[in-house]
Amino acid sequence: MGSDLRAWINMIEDAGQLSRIEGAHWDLEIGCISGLSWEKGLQGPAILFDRIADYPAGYRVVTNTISNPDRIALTLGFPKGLSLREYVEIFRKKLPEWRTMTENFPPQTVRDGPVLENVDSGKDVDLFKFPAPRYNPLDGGRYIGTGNAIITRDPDTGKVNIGTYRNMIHDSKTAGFFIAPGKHGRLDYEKYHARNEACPVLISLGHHPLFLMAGGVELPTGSEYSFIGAITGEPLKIIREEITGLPMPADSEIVLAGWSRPGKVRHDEGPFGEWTGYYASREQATPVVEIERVYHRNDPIILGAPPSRPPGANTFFRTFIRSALLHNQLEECGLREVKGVWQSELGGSRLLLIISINQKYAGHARQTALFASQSPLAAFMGRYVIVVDEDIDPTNIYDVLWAVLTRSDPEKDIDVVRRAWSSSLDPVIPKTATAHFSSRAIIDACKPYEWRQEFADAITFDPELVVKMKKIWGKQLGL
Ligand SMILES: Cc1cc2nc3c(=O)[nH]c(=O)nc-3n(C[C@H](O)[C@H](O)[C@H](O)COP(=O)(O)O)c2cc1C
Ligand SMILES: [Mn+2]
Repeated sequence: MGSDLRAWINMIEDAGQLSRIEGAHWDLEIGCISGLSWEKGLQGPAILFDRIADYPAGYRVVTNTISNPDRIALTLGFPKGLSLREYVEIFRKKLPEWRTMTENFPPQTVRDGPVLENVDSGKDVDLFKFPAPRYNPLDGGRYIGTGNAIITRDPDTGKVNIGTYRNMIHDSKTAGFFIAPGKHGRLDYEKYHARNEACPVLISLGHHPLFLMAGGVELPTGSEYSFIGAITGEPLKIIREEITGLPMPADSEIVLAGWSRPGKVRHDEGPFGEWTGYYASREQATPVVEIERVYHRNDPIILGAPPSRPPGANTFFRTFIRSALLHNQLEECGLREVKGVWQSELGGSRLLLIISINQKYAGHARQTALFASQSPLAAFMGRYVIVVDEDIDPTNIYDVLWAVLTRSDPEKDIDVVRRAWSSSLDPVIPKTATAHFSSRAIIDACKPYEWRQEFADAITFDPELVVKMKKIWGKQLGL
C-alpha cells in the first residue's frame, strides 16, 4: 500500500478519481475551484493543481483528497461501493485491529529519503517558495498548512504526537501555530513554555493522506506513526531531523523545522474560513513557529485541506472515523443496543450527532443521548444530538428528520445541556467571550417508550413485493 503521496495520486488517477488543473492562481482560485467541485457532492474528484501562478511548474497543491467513500476505500483497501453505514461498520472492526497492531509497527529510522532532496537553512529559509494558497476571500493570509501533520514531543513522556493544525504564513520564516485548547500538540508546547523552554516543532506539509487521517482525528497520543504503519502493513520510514531531533517522515514532500518559543505570539493570525462555514475565530493572538530549516522533495506537493461550509470535502473522512470510534466507545462503556452512530457530515462531524437504538427500557433513549453528548469523542463543539429507533437509518437525514417531525413532541422530548465544551470557532459565541461554552439540544425522536407497540404503523411495503416490482418495472421507471 505504501505511504508515499505520489503513489497515492497515481492510484486514484488510475481509478478515475483525479483531475489535473493547470494555471490556477494561489490567490483564491485554488480555494474556489476546490469548493465548487465539492458542491457536486460525493462525486467530485481529488484535484492536483500544477503551473500555479507565480510558481515554477511542478510546485503543486492537491486538494479534496480523501473526500468521498470511494477514495477512502481505495486509500484503505476497503471494498468500493458500499453504503455509508456499511463503511462505518468496517471502520468499527478495523480501527481496534489497527490499534492492536500498532505495537508491531513502530516507525523505522532510516538515514536517507526523498525529503532530503533539497535542504534550505538559515537565511535561505523562505516559506513563500511554495504555492501556499489563500483559500477563502476573508482569510487573513496564505495558509501553507491545512492538511498538514504537525509533529511534537511530550517533554515528560517522550511520546511523539501528530496533529493537523492550521499554519498561516506571517513572513518568510514565521508560521502561525493555531491549536485549540486540550489538543495534544498544544499540551506539548504548553509544557515547554511553562518551563520557559522553546518547543521543537516539525510541520509536514505534503504526505500520503493517511497522515491527514491520523493527524485530524482523536487518536491516542503517541500512536499516530505506528497507526499509519499498521494500516499500510509496513513500518513508516522516518529520519531524525537534525535541528529538533524529531522524527520526520522520509517520504514527506515538504517539512518545516523550527521552534515555538514562550511568549512569541502574533496578534494577526486569522481570520480563516473554518469547517463551520464561517470565519468565527477571527483574528487572535496565536503562538508562532520560527522556521530554521526547510526540507523538500523536487517538485513538491502541498496537501491542501481547505475547510468550507459543511458538508466539507476535507473533513468528510472524519465522519466515518468519528462515528465508528464513538459507536465502539458507547458499547465499551456498557450502553446497550446501539444500532448506529452518525456524526453527520452536515455538521462537519461535530455539530449534529445521530444515534439509533433498539429501546429496551424506559429512559434508554435519554441516557444514550446525554451520555454520548458529553463523551470525550463527541463533547467538543456538539450542538444537536438526536436519538432515533432502529428502523431509522442515521446516515439518511430524510429518515432522521421524518422521525424528529413525527415521533418527538417538543415539550416532552427536547432537553438542553448548558455551558458545555465549545471553542472560539463556534459562531454563536460572541468574540468578546472570555470562555467558550455552548449548549446542547437533546432530541428524543424515538417512539414514546411506554406505548411504542401501539404507535401508528409506518407506511412501508413488504420487501419481497418491492423486489418483485423492481424486477418487472424497475427498468422502465429507472428504479
Ligand atoms: C483539515 C483539518 C484541519 C484542522 N485544523 C485544526 C486547527 O487549525 N487547529 C486545531 O486545533 N485543530 C484542527 N483540526 C482538528 C484536529 O486535527 C483534531 O482535533 C485532532 O484530533 C488533533 O490531533 P490530536 O488529537 O493529536 O490533538 C483540524 C482537522 C482537520 C481534518
Ligand atoms: Mn494525538
